[in-house]
Amino acid sequence: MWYLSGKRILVIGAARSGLAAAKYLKGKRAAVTLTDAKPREKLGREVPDLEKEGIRLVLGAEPEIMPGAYDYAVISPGIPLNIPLAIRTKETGIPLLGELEVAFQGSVAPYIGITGTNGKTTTTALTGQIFQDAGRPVFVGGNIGTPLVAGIENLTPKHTVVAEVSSFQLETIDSFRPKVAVLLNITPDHLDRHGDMEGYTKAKARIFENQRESDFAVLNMDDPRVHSLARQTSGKVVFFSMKTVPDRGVCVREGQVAVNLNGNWINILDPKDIYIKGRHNLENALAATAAACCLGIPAESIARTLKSFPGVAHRLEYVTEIDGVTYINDSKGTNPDSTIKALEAYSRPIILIAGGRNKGSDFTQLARIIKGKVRNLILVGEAAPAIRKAVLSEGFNSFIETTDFAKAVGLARAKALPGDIVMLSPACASWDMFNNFEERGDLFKTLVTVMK
Ligand code: UMA
Repeated sequence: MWYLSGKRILVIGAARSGLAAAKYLKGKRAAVTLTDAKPREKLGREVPDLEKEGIRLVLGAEPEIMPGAYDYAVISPGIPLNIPLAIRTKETGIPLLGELEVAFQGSVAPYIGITGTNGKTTTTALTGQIFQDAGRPVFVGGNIGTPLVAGIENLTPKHTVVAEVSSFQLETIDSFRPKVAVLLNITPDHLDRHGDMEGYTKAKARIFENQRESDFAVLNMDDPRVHSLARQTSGKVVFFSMKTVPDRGVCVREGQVAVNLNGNWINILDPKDIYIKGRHNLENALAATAAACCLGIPAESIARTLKSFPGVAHRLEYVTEIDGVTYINDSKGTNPDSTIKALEAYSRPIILIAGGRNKGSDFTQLARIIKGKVRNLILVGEAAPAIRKAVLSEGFNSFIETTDFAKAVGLARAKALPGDIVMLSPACASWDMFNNFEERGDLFKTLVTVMK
């Protein structure tokens, strides 16, 4: 019997991660209490149904935490560990786990864990597709949107779990040990939660914490912060680089994406043949190639997928063209660096819709790029004043502010000329106006489509 079976478990947070964890643990015959700060009527419709399945609900109020009341607590990744409930849980001696840790402990398959500030969703989806196209059984989940516990029940040791892993999830790991850990890049994000870059980097580096010699760490050689973490893994380091040719690893060499894990270089394909465009996507492709090679996927098969993989929703997603104006949904651009990469991916004039909840970011560098690439800037949300201040300091004043998201899309359309791009890439979280970035991106796509 698994150690969580039959235990009394408090699941904190009743959205995607918490709901899936509660159901999974109930299925393991645990006595589950699910709690959320929101009242019943503000939560998803499936939450009340859980009562019928024997899950106790404490909604819109905090459960009493008495010594011995619970054996374990499982906290959702978006909930900071310094909320009073989490602090009381720890002080009472109840071990606090994350859903990633629970999933890992309940899985029989090896994990590829993919983290980094930007590109992790694309790299995760691409890696999953490479495995699928190669005929290898795979489950893709994690921060990408499908909770891991929702998909681990039917895995066999032949499967590979490709998990997008966030710094939030890494804060609550204990034994999580990916066979392949991928770290793409580290630039400022989530500083409101992690305090500073040191705290954020520390959380990211936990992906290597339990690795052993037989594991692999795929690291971006071009990112100094990532490069310097190579010594924190006991696994075999596989570098990828767009700028240099590492002794071992994946890079662009003599005009080809090439891999060398055992002393011999093997060409994969010409980078121009990769379907997803932009320098950042080449970086994602190199990382996915490295991860796939570590687990023995043949070069020809990787090349086939790289030539056809179309990218992911909400990440530089083509929506439509109206009157010669192309509409791009980059709602997943939730920090300045991500939006910079999105702007740099195009050479045409851009009407940018930006703003939302600031996560402690500095917008100075973004403002410089906006000045060079953006014809008009439409600002929305809580961060509008901070972005306005940054662009004004750069001498850029072609911006309009609105508090209404639909109006922002209408204004962008009115400003766009044939040949322009209208891009939603907010550089901020969505949480001031939406539940998540998917909801924001979906509304953008709907508003654009009805304009057609
Ligand atoms: N809540 C409380 N108390 C609090 C705060 C929140 O009860 O003090 C409740 C809220 O009322 C809400 C629930 O907690 O009902 C929200 O939990 P959550 O924020 O963890 O959201 P989930 O829907 O469970 O989604 C989480 C991840 N969210 C975050 O990390 C913020 C999703 O990543 C992930 O896809 C999902 O689990 C499945 O694994 C999203 C994300 O924005 C994409 N991630 C960040 C990012 O990519 O930058 C890290």
